[in-house]
Parts: sequence; C-alpha cells; structure tokens
Amino acid sequence: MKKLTTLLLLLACAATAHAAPPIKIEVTANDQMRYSSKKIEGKVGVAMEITIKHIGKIPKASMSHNMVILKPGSMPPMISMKCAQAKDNNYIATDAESKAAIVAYSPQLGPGESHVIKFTPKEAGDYKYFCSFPGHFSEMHGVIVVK
Ligand SMILES: [Cu+2]
Repeated sequence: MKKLTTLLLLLACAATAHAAPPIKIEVTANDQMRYSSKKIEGKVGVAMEITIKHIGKIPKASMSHNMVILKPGSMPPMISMKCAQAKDNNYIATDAESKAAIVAYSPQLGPGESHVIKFTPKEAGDYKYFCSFPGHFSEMHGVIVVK
C-alpha cells in the first residue's frame, strides 16, 4: 500500500510539472484614466490571471474602471461603443457580435476594488482590451500579445 501511495504521489507530481503555471499580472487603473500596462504578453494554452485594480479616489459613479478583453481580429472601437451604451448591464454589451468578440471581462470597479480576470488564450494574436466606462476607451486600451 505504501508503494502504491508513493507511486500515485509521483504521478501526481509529474502531471503538475507539465502544466505551465499561470501568467499572473496586475494592471492598475487610476483617476487620470490610465492603465499601468498597455502591453501584456501571453502564450497560447497558458492560463492568464490578470488582476485589475482601481487605485483612484474619485467615486465609482463618475469614475469606475474595468477591463474587457477581445478576441484577435475584433473591432475594439465598435465593441467599446456598444458596451458604453449598456448601462443597465454594467457596461458590457450583450448583442450577438459583442458576445462573440468578448473573451473575458471584469465588472466595473470603484476606488480600492480589484478583480481577477482568468482566461486561457486558445490562439495566437493580439487580444485588445479596454475600459468600457463611457468616454474611457480613447485613453484606456491596450493589447495582450499572445504567441
Ligand atoms: Cu475606465
């Protein structure tokens, strides 16, 4: 029995060693409508854990931030415009085209709040991201380059 347990433990360790650890990164957003990162690197098939954190002080109603990540080849200006109009859905558009384009997103965050976005890119390409609060897109956007 002891041998079997050891064998199982060894197998479990081997299986874990093969899965690449997730890429963890923190991106902050401030009252000047700036993300701390405009470019993030990712790898196909490797999980990403992106912590988005609002480090400003202006109340949520007038200055909240989030992160919406799009599939490669999507149209950020158009999707962001639709999201900015979706006030009753926390500024996440729900039409078919937007749903198909959005890979992952965080809710709108107020000062001091943070959220971890988890997703695993399945194909290489440029995953554009932006803040969908009305008027923030022009300053708050960036790209996850997945190779
Ligand atoms: Cu914002």
